[in-house]
Amino acid sequence: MKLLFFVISIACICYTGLAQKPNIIYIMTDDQSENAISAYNKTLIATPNIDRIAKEGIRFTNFFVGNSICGPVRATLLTGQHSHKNGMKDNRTRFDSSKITLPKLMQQAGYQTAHVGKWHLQSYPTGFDYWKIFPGQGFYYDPRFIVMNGDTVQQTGYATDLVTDEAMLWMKEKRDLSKPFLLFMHYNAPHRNFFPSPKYIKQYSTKKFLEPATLYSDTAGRGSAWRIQTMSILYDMKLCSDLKVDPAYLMDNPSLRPDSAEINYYHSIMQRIPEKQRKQIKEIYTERGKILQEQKPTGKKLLALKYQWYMQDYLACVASVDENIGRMSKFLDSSGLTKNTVVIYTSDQGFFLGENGWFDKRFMYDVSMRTPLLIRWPQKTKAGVVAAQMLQNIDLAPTMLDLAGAVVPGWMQGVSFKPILLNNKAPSLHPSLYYHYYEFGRDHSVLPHLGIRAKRYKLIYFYTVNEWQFYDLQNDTQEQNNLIHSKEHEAILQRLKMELIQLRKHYDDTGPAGELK
Ligand SMILES: [Ca+2]
Repeated sequence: MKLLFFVISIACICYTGLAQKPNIIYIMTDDQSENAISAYNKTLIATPNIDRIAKEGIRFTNFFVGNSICGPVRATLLTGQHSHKNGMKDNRTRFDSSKITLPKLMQQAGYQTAHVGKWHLQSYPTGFDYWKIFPGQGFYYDPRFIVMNGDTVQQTGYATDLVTDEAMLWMKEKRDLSKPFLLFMHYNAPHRNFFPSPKYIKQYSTKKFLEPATLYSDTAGRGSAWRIQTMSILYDMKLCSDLKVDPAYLMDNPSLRPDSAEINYYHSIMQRIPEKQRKQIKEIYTERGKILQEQKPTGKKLLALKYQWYMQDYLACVASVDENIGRMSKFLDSSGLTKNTVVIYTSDQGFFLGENGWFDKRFMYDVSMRTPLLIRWPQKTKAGVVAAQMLQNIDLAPTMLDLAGAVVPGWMQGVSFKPILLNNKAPSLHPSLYYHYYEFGRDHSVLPHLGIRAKRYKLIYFYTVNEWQFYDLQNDTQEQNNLIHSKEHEAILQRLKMELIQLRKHYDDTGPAGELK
């Protein structure tokens, strides 16, 4: 009898212990600037459903990545390590799936784990009890998914809706109710080529958006990295494949005529779109073709048009994300999960929405290094508060482990920010952040660089061309005025350089920039 009582007591303690552990839903979009969330900036789009997470939880205003590009950010999420430690420095690398990762440690902590949506790490997921991923980037219409046995299935519908459907289906039907869960829900929206859902395409195609102050910035005198980059909306954003203009409208205009590769690419994308949507897209974007044919715009006029069309498509993709966050929230409410579920909403990195005349990411400038982060933990986080402490994506894995009551392994380079979730005024974890971008010679030609971001100042080193940039983030939030030769700032610059050398040592990054001088 005594033994039976003992066994029951232990079982109860174990069950209670597990029951108290919160579920975690980690939602990540792809390439979403914080300016495309109205909780951060109301000028471009209203996102009431994403904003609800901020309203009922914490909005972080200084969350940054360590290498602003898709694959490496995802490897950092799994490992809590910077790229040089986890080996995934660029999108070309294959992530070593035999590594011990966050989901494996969460399983050890008693969690059931699942991943749906974009994966982008070349190797298949490990450490997940269930997964269903896009091959590569994933397509917006009737996308293919790779399922756990390695088969590929094509599903009818719009990618953002389908990822949400899959996540909800998993929670409804595949969950082990005796365990808490960790669910990764990774959208591929609003990544290039920005194909909106049929539901929003028309509504957004007539909207006009505010231009950023630096849309018409000049690259002259801004150094090699600015001169070499190919992420300019005017010169590098494709009228056909990115902005969906039928090449037929451009053939009689020598300055806009697309080359055969671009024409073929446009037709191959269109061919993959189901006939009904293709017809709708072609009809709506006919207007763009007509404007280009009739007005033959060049220079600033062309840039202004391209910017508006870019925003129409990009923000229509975000509108679908917001609608789906609403669906997910309703599901959590109606199934009684809201109360014990931590919802983390973020993007893999920031994104240029016309600042400096650019699209894409990669640069260490705040626009792409800074990333939205909203977290709701009912009855634990204070509702509607803002936290300005500097955090980095290496901190995500340690924080989730901490939430699960698990030990954070010493090889993880980040720090748990659970104390800030419990008290938004808790002290900052990092006096400064380290950054290192590697990928060059493929998309967008951004030179490799590393650097340090302190609260007020930022130092960037483009080491393959031996060029430095130094910004005062308080007086120059747009990072337009390189102070590297400013006599007035010499002392602080030297201090920051020393701190950068220390930070490289701290994170054990020994290459490839060599010794900094
Ligand atoms: Ca991305």
